[in-house]
Amino acid sequence: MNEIREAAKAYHANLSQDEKTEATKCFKSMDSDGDGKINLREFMGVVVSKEKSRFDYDVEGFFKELDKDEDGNLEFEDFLIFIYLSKYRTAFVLRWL
Ligand SMILES: [Ca+2]
Ligand SMILES: [Ca+2]
Repeated sequence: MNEIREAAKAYHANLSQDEKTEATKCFKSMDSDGDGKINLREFMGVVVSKEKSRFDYDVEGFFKELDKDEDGNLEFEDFLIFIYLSKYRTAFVLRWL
C-alpha cells in the first residue's frame, strides 16, 4: 500500500487546479455529515450504490486498507488513493480485493 500511497500523492500533486477542485468536491459529496472525514457508512453509501458493478465485493475490507491510521475515517489523503485507484488502477483494485 505505501507504494500506491506515494503514487496517489504524486498523482494529486500533478492534477490541474480544476481536477483538484473536482477531487475536493467529490470528497465533500461523499462526506454527507460534513465533518471533513468519510466514515464507513458514508463510504459504503456511495460506493455500493454508484459503483456496484465495479465494487461488488469486500467494501469494508477495502475501506480498512485505505484507512491508514485506522481511526475508522478516511481523511482527504486516504480518499485520494481511492480516486487514484478507481480512475487508473481498476484492474489492480479488483485483483487486490
Ligand atoms: Ca463524514
Ligand atoms: Ca483515517
